[in-house]
Amino acid sequence: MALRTLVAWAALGPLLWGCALALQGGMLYPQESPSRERKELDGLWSFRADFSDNRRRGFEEQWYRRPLRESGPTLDMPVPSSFNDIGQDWRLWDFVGWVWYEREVILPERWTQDLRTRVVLRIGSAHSYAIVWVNGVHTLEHEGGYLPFEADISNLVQVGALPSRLRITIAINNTLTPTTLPPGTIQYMNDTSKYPKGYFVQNIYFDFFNYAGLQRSVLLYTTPTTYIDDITVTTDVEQDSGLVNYQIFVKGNNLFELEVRLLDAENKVVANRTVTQGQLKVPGASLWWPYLMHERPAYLYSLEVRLTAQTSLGPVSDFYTLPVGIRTVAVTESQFLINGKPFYFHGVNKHEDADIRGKGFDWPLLVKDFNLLRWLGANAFRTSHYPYAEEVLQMCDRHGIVVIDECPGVGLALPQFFNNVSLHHHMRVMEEVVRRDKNHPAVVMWSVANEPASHLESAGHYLKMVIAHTKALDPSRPVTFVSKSNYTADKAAPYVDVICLNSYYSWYYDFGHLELIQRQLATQFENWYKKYQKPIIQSEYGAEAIAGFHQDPPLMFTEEYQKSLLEQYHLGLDQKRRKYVVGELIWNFADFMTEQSPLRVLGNKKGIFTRQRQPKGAAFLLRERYWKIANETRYPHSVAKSQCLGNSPFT
Ligand code: GCB
Repeated sequence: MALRTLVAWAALGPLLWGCALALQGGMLYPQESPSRERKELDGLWSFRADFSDNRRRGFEEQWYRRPLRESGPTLDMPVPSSFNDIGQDWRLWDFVGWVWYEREVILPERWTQDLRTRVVLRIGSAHSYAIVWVNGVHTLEHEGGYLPFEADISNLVQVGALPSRLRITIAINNTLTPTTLPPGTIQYMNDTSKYPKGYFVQNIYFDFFNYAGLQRSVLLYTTPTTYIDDITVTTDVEQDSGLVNYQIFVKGNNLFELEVRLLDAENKVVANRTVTQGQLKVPGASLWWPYLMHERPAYLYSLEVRLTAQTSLGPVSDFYTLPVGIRTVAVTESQFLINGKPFYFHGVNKHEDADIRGKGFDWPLLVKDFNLLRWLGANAFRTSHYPYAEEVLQMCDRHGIVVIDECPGVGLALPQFFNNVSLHHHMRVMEEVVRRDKNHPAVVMWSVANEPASHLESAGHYLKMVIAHTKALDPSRPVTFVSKSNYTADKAAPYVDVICLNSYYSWYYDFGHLELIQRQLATQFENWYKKYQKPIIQSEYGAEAIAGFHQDPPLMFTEEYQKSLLEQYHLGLDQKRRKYVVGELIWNFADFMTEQSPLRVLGNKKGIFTRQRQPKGAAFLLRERYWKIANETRYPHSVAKSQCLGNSPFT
């Protein structure tokens, strides 16, 4: 068993800090603490889509200069939500161009009067290009959806006379071009016998609806003027001791004192230091285990950081608490190891998609999905095909659900998408993903792309660069991308740590011929393994089933066909499962919306749950399988308890 990858990553370690700094600043999740306050701006915003021909009327008329309602009719728009499904105007559903959001806020007096306070505006995500004005002043721009961005707006709010009322205007453009991520193309339809003048369509090369808008929370938060800007934690295990390596970045002042304490789940201090960079050693540490793998899952410590500094206006202090899971991740030729033990991914692919909220963050949906994951016995998911909200990863940390964290590198289907501008943007997006998610123990691998055209030479070079950059940013985790290429043609597979394969036997090929699946799956696994000797994850497989459609013998689109296809895949997976196949992720957890097309019936129906989260027959099949695998692979085996097959797996 050759433990090859970690050794190579360690050599890249020093680059970590250089790259992290290239981003200029951290992106710690905003939390309340004795020194920090937060004010969520969720709720109703004013909204206006710019339907003008060139979509630029908002800029020409400077809608940010005065209240949006004075520019023309506005709609009420809930934040967070996607704007697409909210209105009754069909033009909004697949609108392409600039939309405008606006909201007024009243600030607490202390925020505007106490000059030792820093006020930050943070946007959880805006898909896809955003420009932000505060009281009409251009404040911030950001490219790319699904990731947070923020600006220090203290100098706009602390201007002497009380401007306690703030007007925040955000213009968002959802257009996808060859250099955005995901990429897309705009096609002008010039035949005036068929289309009006100037008519265009947005072409996309991925299979989900391009929901847009303010889909995650917008908030204001404070820190002191000397503040903890970022924390990076990596962990290791040495005999029975847990090692927590940390680095703390402080901004605003070079003279400060630090107190760093690691607390266990009972709030007992188990280690402490007073320097910005160091190691905390925890003898007899409780490790973070994926749930179902160990009798003591997902143990979290808290890293409490307390900073004190003198400023010209007097003393300030800052507090930040980071949850820390002590665990190791490693990859061998045939295994994926967590805490030195073989881990088998039995999980799902998801989308952040449901009903009229589109991709808008929603607590009831989040909790329901986690309850369903546990009902199913799923121990992992991939964030197909973009980074999910931070609250999702926090739940994974707490519940011990393992995550393959994927960036929005989806739809890289055309040769022109592998250009230098895109490459730099893609690397920058990986910097933002790693900066945001690096401290989550649940995240065990980065995925830089889904189904790129990796048979192209240009794609091989491009992906090699993105993968190397990601490894330099985070030497502690394996990196992959998800391939649908043939093993002989794929130009980027040599650079990944784990081979992730999507295949749709008896669905997109040889449809109806379920009897071919086992043979084709065996060929797929054997060819890839022979060529690369790397562990393999079946990162997608599945079939569409329209809930309530039944037919026996099974026909495509019925619940029976979906179940039978899964059964055949499972037989094939079981042949290799104990050898070098280290995971299976069903496509998909739930039905989800797509663009309209003759191939889709109100979206993609490969969910084992409906979009309303009700089970299809396949969900019960998968549930039985996942709990069976969990009961077989639990560590230590002596504490294995048979679960699931009764009605209540958690009692
Ligand atoms: C895939 C894609 C996924 C699609 C799925 C399908 O290979 O990665 O985004 O939704 O197939 O159902 O076609």
